[in-house]
Amino acid sequence: IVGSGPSSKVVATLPSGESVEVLLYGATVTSWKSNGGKTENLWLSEKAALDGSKAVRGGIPVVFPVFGPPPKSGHPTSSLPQHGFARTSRWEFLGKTTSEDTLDSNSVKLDFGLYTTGLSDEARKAWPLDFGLVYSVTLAKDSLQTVVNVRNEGEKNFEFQFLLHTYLKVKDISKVAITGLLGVTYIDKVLNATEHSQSDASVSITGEVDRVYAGIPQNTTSVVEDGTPRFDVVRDNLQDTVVWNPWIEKAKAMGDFAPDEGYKNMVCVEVGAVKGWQKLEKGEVFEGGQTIKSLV
Ligand code: TA6
Repeated sequence: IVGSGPSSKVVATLPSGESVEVLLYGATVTSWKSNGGKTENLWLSEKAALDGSKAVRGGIPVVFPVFGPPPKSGHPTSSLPQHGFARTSRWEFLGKTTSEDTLDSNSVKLDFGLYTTGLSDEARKAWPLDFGLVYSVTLAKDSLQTVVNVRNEGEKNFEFQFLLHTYLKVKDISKVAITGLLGVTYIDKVLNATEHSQSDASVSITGEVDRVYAGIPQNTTSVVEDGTPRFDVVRDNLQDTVVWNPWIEKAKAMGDFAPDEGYKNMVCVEVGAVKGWQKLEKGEVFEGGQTIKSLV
């Protein structure tokens, strides 16, 4: 662990130089470097708050127990902030596990926990359910795996949404194509949350994009840069993926989004379970996450 207090973070490095950095605040991955540590794969705003004062603008914020603005009223999440409390809570570092398997490829797994007792009074009052989250971040030579285990520790059933709000770093958004979504139904939040079907084989970003693709049949969404595959984002037990780019006006409007031109160097590909609600009986467990492969 590096540093102390709200901005403390866990850094892990492989013998070959790859690295990952995770803030205890929100268990937010803020850096993932592949290619021996030469290639940063995540976009992080130059004005991202890293002191625990607000959700990190970049990296991989953890969204739980609700995605987006919560239901207006009458739901346990109704008085939670947008995207829930996980990304603005202080998680515990549970430990590090390294493994050298036979193919001389190494990996290191960092575990983080968030429990009811770790919530702010405000969050606990807003969502008075007993739960436990264990979030595992596993760095391997060319991939980063992030998986959450949600457990219902209480007597009452509860329902939740979960999403990993991953900001992928790209060289030039005008040369990016996102594939693996052909034929999938999506809610377009830029077009008044109307429902559409993805008719092109790839999604290009030529303006603000904010789409919730749901019930995706195959588990990999890929980011192609200038014709070369750059990332594979593989979902594990999650059926939905959000594609987001704020574009010019929205980027300017976010005080913690910098530089303003930064929208040209990022695209959010966010795997999750956000259509409807995941239900958890007493004592039941849900596990889901992603493996992001860096292909260059
Ligand atoms: O995932 C896309 C989205 O829901 C957008 O609608 C936008 O609100 C984005 O998340 C960022 O939300 P935030 O609360 O981090 O500013």
